[in-house]
Amino acid sequence: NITIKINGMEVSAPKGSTILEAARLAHIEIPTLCFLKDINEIGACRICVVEVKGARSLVVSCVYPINDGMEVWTNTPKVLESRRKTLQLLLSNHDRKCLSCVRSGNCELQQLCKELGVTDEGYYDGERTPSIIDDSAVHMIRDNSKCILCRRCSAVCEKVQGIGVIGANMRGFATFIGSAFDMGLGETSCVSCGQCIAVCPTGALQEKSQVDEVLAAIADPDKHVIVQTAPAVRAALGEEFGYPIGTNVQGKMAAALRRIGFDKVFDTNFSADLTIMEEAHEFLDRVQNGGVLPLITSCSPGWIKYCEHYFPDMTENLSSCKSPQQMFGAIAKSYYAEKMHLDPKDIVSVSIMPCTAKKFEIQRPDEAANGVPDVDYSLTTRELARMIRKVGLKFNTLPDEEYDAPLGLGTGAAVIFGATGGVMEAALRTAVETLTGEELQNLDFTDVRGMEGIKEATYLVAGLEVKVAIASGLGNAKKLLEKVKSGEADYHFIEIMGCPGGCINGGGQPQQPGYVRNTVDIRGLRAKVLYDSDKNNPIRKSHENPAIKELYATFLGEPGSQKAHHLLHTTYVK
Ligand code: HC1
Repeated sequence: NITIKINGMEVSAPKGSTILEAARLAHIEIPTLCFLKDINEIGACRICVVEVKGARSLVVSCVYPINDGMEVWTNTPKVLESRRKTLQLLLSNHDRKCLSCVRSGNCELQQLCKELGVTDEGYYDGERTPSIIDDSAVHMIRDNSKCILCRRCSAVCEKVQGIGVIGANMRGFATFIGSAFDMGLGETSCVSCGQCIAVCPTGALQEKSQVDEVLAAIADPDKHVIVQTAPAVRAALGEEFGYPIGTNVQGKMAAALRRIGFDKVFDTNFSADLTIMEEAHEFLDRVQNGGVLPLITSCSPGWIKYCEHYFPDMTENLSSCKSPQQMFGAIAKSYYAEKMHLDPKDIVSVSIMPCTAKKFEIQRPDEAANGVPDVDYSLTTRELARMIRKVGLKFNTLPDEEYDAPLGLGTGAAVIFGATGGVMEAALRTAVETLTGEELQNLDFTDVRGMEGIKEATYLVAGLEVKVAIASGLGNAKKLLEKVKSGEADYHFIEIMGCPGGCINGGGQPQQPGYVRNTVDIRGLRAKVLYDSDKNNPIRKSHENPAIKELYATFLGEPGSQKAHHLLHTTYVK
């Protein structure tokens, strides 16, 4: 360790720490804006400047390493004035329409201005970057006039996802974040993961919202409007209403959706179980009949688009199963419609997802099994929070309520879909019992749990060695697939999720500010909600879900049946 002085107090920090990290050990949070640990350590925004004895000018604490005997001051008038000036300069080229901005109240720029007492917004007024709205992508909108050039978006796109479709164009005052050749995002090979939105500190990036369209459908007496909520939403929605990260708000969410006016409140967990039935069947079929292996999961639409763009020769490996979101929609507009004597055309099927790529998925070809889209609107967790506020619900005081039957019943296997490794674990529970014909003694496949980007495990099942791998985040997916392609690794079954950590960290989840992202294990806390929910669920295997059993017995026949194929499976483009 190295001992330094911060604001006159001695602090001991590991060698190699930055001033920012050492200050944290002394309970001082130096403000940051561009800094994202391991992703965007560029010292560009200069909000985190501090005074260091002997240094000629203020130093950038997020990248400046400590050394023995160093003396640092984090809050001198000179430091505070510098930060204020930086904010004034940023505001001089910012649209400042806070009142109508989607991020008002959780904008990191707004928060810093408030904390540092920036009272004069127009101090350096002059030429401004014009507002150029790029709404060419299905899932999101970019507005350069709210961009502060922190480069978090381009860093996450390039370094974490390995895609790099946005970056800094031009130089100096003309600098703006955009795509190559000024193309709209929708014309690039963006996969719609929304990780850029999740890290954006301001309202420059946001999902394309369809809250008003959904509320209009609810207000239409001729429409039967149903909603499904993805596994990961319950683990994060509470953050929008002040609950600690890692709070399960499933009950209040169901109550809120009912009060918003949805005719039925259902759970994507139901169709996650259905996905397992179809996918485990597909896996065993491929193993036993010499099909293409490794089989790769297909529930994450960002991953699917990535595979189609960047690994087109591996689309044969993709499971033909639709995602749980889409399976839900297809069953809602067939089985459920029949049961309820409804015309599928009168059903409006809405999903609440932690994901922005789901907005893209609902529009894909071959995702309209009943002649109408399986899912009509897909909203993010954030949009649900806005909808709850819009209709005036006091979320925190709502009672805990249950989902509706029958499409609201899901197992423990289904709820863990939302964390990396969860789909694999759920599939193994069903595949192993199907192969051995015996009941599993231990349902916890702990090797495939955890937040590492790539995981591997081998299981001996009925004399058969089954090798599995899991990747989350597309940069990790690329590494794993290259190993498969080169022959360095041979797996039977691979789970890939587009977002690092899986859906719990999806691009549609509540945005946490940089300092929380840098210091709190957000993914781990949210994932724990799902694993606890699994542990507490009396039914923990998809094939034991009674609603799924009835669906097969009375409607679909067997997993992989012709009817199941028509409704629940899809195709890919190369
Ligand atoms: Fe996901 Fe899935 S787990 S893809 O992350 O397979 O979005 O939560 O709903 O469809 O079930 C997302 C989550 C979600 C699907 C399921």
